[in-house]
Amino acid sequence: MRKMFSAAVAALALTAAAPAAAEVTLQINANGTVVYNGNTYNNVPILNGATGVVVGDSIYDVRFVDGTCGSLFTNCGASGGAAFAFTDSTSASAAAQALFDQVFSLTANGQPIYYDWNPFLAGCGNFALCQSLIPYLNTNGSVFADSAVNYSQGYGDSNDRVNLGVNLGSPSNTDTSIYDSVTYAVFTRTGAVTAAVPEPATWAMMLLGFGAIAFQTRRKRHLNSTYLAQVA
Ligand SMILES: [Ca+2]
Ligand SMILES: [Ca+2]
Repeated sequence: MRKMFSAAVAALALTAAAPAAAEVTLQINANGTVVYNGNTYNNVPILNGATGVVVGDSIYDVRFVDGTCGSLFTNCGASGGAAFAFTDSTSASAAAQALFDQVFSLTANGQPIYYDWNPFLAGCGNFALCQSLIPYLNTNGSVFADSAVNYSQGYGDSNDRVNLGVNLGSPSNTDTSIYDSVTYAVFTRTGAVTAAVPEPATWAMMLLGFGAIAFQTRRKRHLNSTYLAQVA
């Protein structure tokens, strides 16, 4: 009986450990316009943001927005702006990596890893490079940012990287709208990653499995006692 119980606990633990798959959805303006090097490009699929991005044990929406730190984030002075979603470089750099792994890697415009090849992000007008800043406060109260530095080559390109610890100053009014290749990535937490709850059919299968284990355990015990009786 104890064996059966521990098998049941192990099966439940395995089930509970599997997180529910989060679905990342890209938010694209298919009719975007980019002015770059004096030329105007129409119908560029600009990536405005994404929903369902997982960083650590939380799920976030992310928006790519140009502007001053002070106009976008309460931590930089805005009233009604967003608070920094991340409190240190460890989590901010994980968020930058999540952009590569979960957002830029997706198929868009009919092509795989589309935004890894084409850094057409809102707030970036440079077709060759886009750096998405993810700000946080460092221990002495200065605004720092980690960033996803995405070049116009595909996944695994050696130029693509997470850049750590750019000092945006204190107080910060760093304005990304004056830089072609820099934008802010504004993360908003929307929920926690939840453990998957087994479907009724899965429960039925598990119960059948436990029943089979119990039957076999009992049968083995019976055979053992018969064998022992014969030997004695
Ligand atoms: Ca790239
Ligand atoms: Ca910009």
